[in-house]
Amino acid sequence: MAKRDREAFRSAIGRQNLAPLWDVLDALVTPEPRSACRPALWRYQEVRPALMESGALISAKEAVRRVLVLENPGMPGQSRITTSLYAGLQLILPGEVAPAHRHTQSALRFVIEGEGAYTAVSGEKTLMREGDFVITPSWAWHDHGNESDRPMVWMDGLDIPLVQFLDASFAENYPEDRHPLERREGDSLARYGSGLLPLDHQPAGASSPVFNYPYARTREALETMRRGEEWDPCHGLKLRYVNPENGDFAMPTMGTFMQLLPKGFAGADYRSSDAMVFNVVEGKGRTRIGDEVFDWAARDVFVVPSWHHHRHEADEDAVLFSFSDRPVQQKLGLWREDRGNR
Ligand code: GTQ
Repeated sequence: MAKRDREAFRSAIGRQNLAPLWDVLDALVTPEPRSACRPALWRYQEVRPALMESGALISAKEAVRRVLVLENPGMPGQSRITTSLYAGLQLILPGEVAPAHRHTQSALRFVIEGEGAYTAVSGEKTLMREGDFVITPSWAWHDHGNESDRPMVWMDGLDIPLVQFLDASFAENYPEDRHPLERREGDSLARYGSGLLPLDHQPAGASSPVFNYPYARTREALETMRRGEEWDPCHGLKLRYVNPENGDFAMPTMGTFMQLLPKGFAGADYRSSDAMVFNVVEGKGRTRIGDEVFDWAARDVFVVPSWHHHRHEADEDAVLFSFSDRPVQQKLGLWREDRGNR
């Protein structure tokens, strides 16, 4: 009786665009994150052939960005690697140009293979090498080109799903393939990324004014610091990329990190509310996520969903780059971590 009344009530109010909360409350307000995102690993050796095949199928110019999207297996067709973030592998062949455009989505590039292709951001070119972390801030003009004689591959990380959720996507193409160059190569790194700032510098945007964080410097910092033997039980030696203007994350929507796991490292259990995308820069090892084991090697990408227990193990010295939506969660007071054991 009551059930029939409730069903009739539900369909009656549905005509007024109303719905009873009591049907959905448990699914909306969950005691813990309940994510469609699943743990996953992409082995570079296994995906590289498809990436190279895409190079023969379409040019960078025609594709605008020739990218194979890393689709989380729990969210097929949605162009997301985690619930809030997008990632893809971008290929640019010798002589190609990916034409200039800009969009409100922020992008990061993490270089996987090759040397000597460039990204130009707001009129400054930066040549890229393996392990470099490069930023394209929201609404900055950018084009990519490869003047080397080898293919170049990098991982793109963008806040596409987040911007989509907020209905805040704007984009436009530049009338020419390349945006004109306005500054010399290396200018931003010298000006803002050397422990110095110009005397009268005023912070202008939400992203770091440094837009290439070269791997050589990052690696050297890790190598020098490791001598202190101060290992975090969960993370080994983990550093955060920062905006030198204010010590905040380098980008407003995506936090980026680099960590060293020494040979033989067997990490303690960890989880946090930000799903993490990892890119293996050096070494071999594995990450146990819940009951699954993901064996990884250099250039592989893997993802740990929100609030999933995981621990890292390294068979040789390993270096891992990672990114997540942590800056957003922290600014909103939502971020949590748990270093406890299961
Ligand atoms: O390089 O601008 O992987 O706009 C996806 C969207 C790369 C880029 C992607 C983009 C870009």
